[in-house]
Amino acid sequence: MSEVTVTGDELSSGNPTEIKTTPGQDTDPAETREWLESLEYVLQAKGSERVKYLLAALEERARLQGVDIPIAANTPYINSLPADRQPAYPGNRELERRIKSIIRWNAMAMVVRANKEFDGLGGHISTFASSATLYEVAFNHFFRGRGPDGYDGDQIYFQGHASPGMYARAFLEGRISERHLENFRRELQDTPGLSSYPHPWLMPDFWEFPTVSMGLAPIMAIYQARFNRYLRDRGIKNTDGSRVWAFLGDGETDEPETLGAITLAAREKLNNLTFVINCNLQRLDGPVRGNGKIIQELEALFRGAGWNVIKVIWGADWDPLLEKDKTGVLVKRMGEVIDGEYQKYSVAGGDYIRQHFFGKYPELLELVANYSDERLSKMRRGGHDPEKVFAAYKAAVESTTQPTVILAKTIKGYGLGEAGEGKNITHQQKKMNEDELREFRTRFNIPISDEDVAKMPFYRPPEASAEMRYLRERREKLGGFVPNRNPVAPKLEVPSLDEYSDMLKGSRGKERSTTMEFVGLLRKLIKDKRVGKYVVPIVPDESRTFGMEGMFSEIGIYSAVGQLYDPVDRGTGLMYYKEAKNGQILEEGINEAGSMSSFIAAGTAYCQHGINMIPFFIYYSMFGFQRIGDLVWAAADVRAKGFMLGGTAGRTTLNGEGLQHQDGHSHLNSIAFPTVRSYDPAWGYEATVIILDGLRRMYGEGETAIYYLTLANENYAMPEMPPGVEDGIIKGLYKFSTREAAQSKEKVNLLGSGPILRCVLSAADILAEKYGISSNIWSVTSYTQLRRDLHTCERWNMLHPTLPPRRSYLETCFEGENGLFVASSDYVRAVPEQISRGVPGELFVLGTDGMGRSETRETLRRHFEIDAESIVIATLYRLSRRGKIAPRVVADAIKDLNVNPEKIDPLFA
Ligand SMILES: Cc1ncc(C[n+]2csc(CCOP(=O)(O)OP(=O)(O)O)c2C)c(N)n1
Ligand SMILES: [Mg+2]
Repeated sequence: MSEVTVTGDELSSGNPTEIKTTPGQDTDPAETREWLESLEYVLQAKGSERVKYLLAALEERARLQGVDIPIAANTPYINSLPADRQPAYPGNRELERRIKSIIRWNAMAMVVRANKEFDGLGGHISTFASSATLYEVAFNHFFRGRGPDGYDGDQIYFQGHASPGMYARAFLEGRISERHLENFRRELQDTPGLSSYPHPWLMPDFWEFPTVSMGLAPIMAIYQARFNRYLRDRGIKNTDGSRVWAFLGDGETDEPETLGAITLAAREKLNNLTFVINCNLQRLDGPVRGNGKIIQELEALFRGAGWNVIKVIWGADWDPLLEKDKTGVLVKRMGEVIDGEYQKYSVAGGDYIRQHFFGKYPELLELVANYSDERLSKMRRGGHDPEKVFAAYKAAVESTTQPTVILAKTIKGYGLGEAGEGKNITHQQKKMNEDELREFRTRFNIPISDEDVAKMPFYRPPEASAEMRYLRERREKLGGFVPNRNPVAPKLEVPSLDEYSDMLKGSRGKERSTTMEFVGLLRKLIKDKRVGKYVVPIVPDESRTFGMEGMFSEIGIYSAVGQLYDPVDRGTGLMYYKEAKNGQILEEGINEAGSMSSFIAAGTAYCQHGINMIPFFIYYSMFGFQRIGDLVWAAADVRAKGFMLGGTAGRTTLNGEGLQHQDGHSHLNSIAFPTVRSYDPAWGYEATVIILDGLRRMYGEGETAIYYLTLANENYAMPEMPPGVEDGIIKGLYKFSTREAAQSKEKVNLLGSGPILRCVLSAADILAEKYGISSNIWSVTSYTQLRRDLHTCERWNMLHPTLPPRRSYLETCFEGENGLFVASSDYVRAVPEQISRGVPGELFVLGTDGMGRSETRETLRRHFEIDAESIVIATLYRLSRRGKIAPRVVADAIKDLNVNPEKIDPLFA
């Protein structure tokens, strides 16, 4: 134990008499009593605010005098709200208990039946069993429904593994049928069953938020709550009527994303946000903190971050004992027992609890002398006591300046008895034998006979029963059923390409990058009356990298409090770091996960708020798909829309930054995301065409997609758009030009993307001038989109073998071409290789497989063998293999073009 130096006299006399002592040791009880009596007097006479003030003043004074007071991160291991501050419960406890019991039964039956019929189908009983009270109190008294138009109310992140409980409730509410329950986890049946977890992708009129990749719900919830404020502060929608709830597991708090953004919530005073952490002390394998106390650990963290922390540890059964505990020994004992022991108490029975919990101190044994063992074993934990839970929720919604976290102590697998209550195996328990079912039925008083119990019938009380009426009446009062997602997307008028034709004219010789071209387009869109105010630029501290700093003063950076300081660069002209309450830019700091969460909030505003917000998330492409890929996956599941812009992309185009920055594979990563459409534009007009088409499809026509564009920082002259190429740009490929050799011996097709298209154009010149080889030059904006079209077409043809085959887009483009196709890319070879089968000849690919390094662009491109000379050599080599030219020509070219044939293989360099 650490030592505290009490310098009692120091404050008054300046002549300290130091007494070395340990915390908790009282060396002068009379003096202590005097101080405590003074405290009592002030509390009675002047109230708690005055007490707080005096204590703070004392602490400050002591610190100034050098007293090292330990930071009190924790409060005692008891409920934050004492029994005498508990509000009256407004509901019918008996009816609510009946409803909850029936929901418990149906949730359990759904999982056990599914696994009895199809072993290994999965599902979870014990998570909801532990959190049923936490949910039911909220369903009956707090969760606000989406209202008549479906775009208001609360936003609720349900813990993924508790989904059977939500289905069981929806069944009672009449929202889903028995057939749905029977087909739980069977989503390809005639009556499609229910998804394993909350997946808006699969149940778009039910689930709102995908939560089962643990740790994502909490960070998404924080940014959702902040985005609601952003909408309000920008005058777009008054969101004051909605609250964001996130129900989490205690094991889930080990995910870095869970806790990584909690300071933002406090800083932004998000009192519209409530976390409910179900502290059943267990995760999948065993205890969360067997040797410690997860509730205390989380309390310290959240308090430190500035949250309102409400602990709900003990049920009402403990109140009389706490009342009688005048010496504080019970509270002391509660505080010293660790979670592994508490878990043991939940399975070991009353005599064990008496011996090991109360038995530590004689006064405690005395306290429960007239309690039977059975009574001791039934003393509830706070999270299973509706009145305690209600008190906590009420305090949370009344919090005026802080987000609230409720730490509710429960028992995992509550009610499962021998089948798993409190046991380490309980998370995976999906089977129950007849005895266990009977016991469960009896414990929760479900009207199912002994003969029927093994069949596990679902139970719904008669329509006219008091339970059903109560259930419906509560939800009606609160604005309708939840969860409930409105699948109807509103439409938005978006600009047409014709109206933006000035963006297609090229740079008239000026050297520009695709990033600059994009920023120009973004500014134009923001000024556009139809869409401007809905645009949400999101940047993780990279605006200057992308040349966007001019936008700071134009449209402002969102800040809930405006700008409380005079920015250092205000005097430097028009451009300065302007923060404003109605600022439009979300400047998220160095935080790609938070930025992506903002993207998700903005990109789902169409279904959450009935407003088409248009996120443009602009970031270093290296730190996108590979770093926060799971959030992008969640964005796809949640049907988010918007634009992701991977800036300064390309393994060799971003040349000086070295291997941790140089992205040569985000287009490979992005292939895996079905809703993501990936593009690698070479010219400004390509980016314009893609973005305007994306706007039209997503917001004008309601398609669900995310557009991913890589943008580069290499400056070169941007050409004017050739006529008639718009469709090709969107589909992924078009013929940019043709280079005829004077006395053409051969013709090849050369493919290039992004800045590497210019290497391809130079290669075409060399091939024509030096080797008499003509070429078509194709700009490939998206290999991924081409491959998708190819697959769709092939699949249809395979399944309809007797009908005239459909032609892929590639087939129509390459009609009449054959022979050799050579592609060069700033990305790994696998990206262009996606279209190999769609090429009517041979596709030979050059790419940037290998780790990057700092160098000049030219040297890097030679290193990875994607530059003009390497393209020429590759073309000649493949022509020689096809017998079109002699190998000698290739060998001479290697020499003439100054390529070292013994250079190191870039793959492992
Ligand atoms: C990111 C991630 N990793 C692992 C899992 C697998 N998993 C599902 S539930 C679970 C344990 C959950 O424990 P806890 O968060 O305490 O929730 P409880 O069921 O106890 O309420 C694990 C490891 C997951 N769903 N997501
Ligand atoms: Mg847990």
